[in-house]
Amino acid sequence: MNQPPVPARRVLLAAPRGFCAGVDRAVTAVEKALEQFGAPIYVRHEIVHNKYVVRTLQDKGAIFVEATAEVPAGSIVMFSAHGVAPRVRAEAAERGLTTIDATCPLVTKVHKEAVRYAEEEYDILLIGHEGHEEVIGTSGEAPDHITLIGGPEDAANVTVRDESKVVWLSQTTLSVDETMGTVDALKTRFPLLLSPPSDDICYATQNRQTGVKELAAQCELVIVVGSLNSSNSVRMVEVALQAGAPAAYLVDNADGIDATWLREVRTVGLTSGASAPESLVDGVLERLAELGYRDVGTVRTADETITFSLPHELRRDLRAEASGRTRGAPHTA
Ligand code: 0CM
Ligand code: SF4
Repeated sequence: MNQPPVPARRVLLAAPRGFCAGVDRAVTAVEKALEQFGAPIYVRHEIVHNKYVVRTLQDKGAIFVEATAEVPAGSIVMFSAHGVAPRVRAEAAERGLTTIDATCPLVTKVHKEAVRYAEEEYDILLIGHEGHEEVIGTSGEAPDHITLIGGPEDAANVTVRDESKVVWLSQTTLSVDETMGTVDALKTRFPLLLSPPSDDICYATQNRQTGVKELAAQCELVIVVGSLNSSNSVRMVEVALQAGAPAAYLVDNADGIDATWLREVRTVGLTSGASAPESLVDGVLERLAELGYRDVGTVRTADETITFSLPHELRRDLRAEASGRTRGAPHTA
């Protein structure tokens, strides 16, 4: 008797995936700064939350620090894509450091919203993860007006000065569905709660979550390439599981793949977080091919055309400005 044919093993690659416009801008900014001013360039916090990106830039001469106090006087320091509180800018200025700001413009947009609502005397309920660099930066814009909301459970206990003047804002890299659940809980508590003028969760986070939901529907296993401290990447794994994927894992690179995950798996979904370089996805594809998954298809759920110009400090006529300075510094904070 003829055996039924074994269905081919295949990979479905999500599109879009990987670098967003803000990450591309920030990583390029470090590279350009190294080219223009030479090593070392100090970077406050990981420029983006990806181990490989950080290591590669370290090899080129970037030095990553967690505080401006660690940067030697007279040096250049770049702020990461996640943004900084005004206090950090002030400290850099006090220390005479030269700064380049690689904060993603979509994070800056949230900072501006926070400043505006605080000026209008709103209480701001900032939905986000405690301790995340972006949340620390945004909260620092108006610490007296901002309360951090970690999830729906926080809605019950939060207090505000005037229930008719409350607005919610959010971290840019949260789960869209979870955030809407938190907003619903807050609205039950504060019926007059105002929403941000436009989505705070950025286009790249949203698109990658839509993509991973599609993979979850079509695959028995979803692999997300990204680092453990990357909020948007971790959310993608959670979204895949919530969308019904039987299994989903985050891996930094091909070495993170455990062949036992693939038992009984015909279709593997593969995608990557906004801070994960495409070369790491290529490495995972090679590993999967070795394991018998050579047929690769694409599932496209959005087109991304957005790009951001480089930080203005890198677009100025630096030669002229550099005269009289020891290293050709772009901007003193
Ligand atoms: O915010 P998150 O932890 O996802 O950061 P990331 O560096 O992984 O991704 C890009 C960004 C921002 C802001
Ligand atoms: Fe900007 Fe979104 Fe990318 Fe963060 S994930 S750097 S907010 S585009």
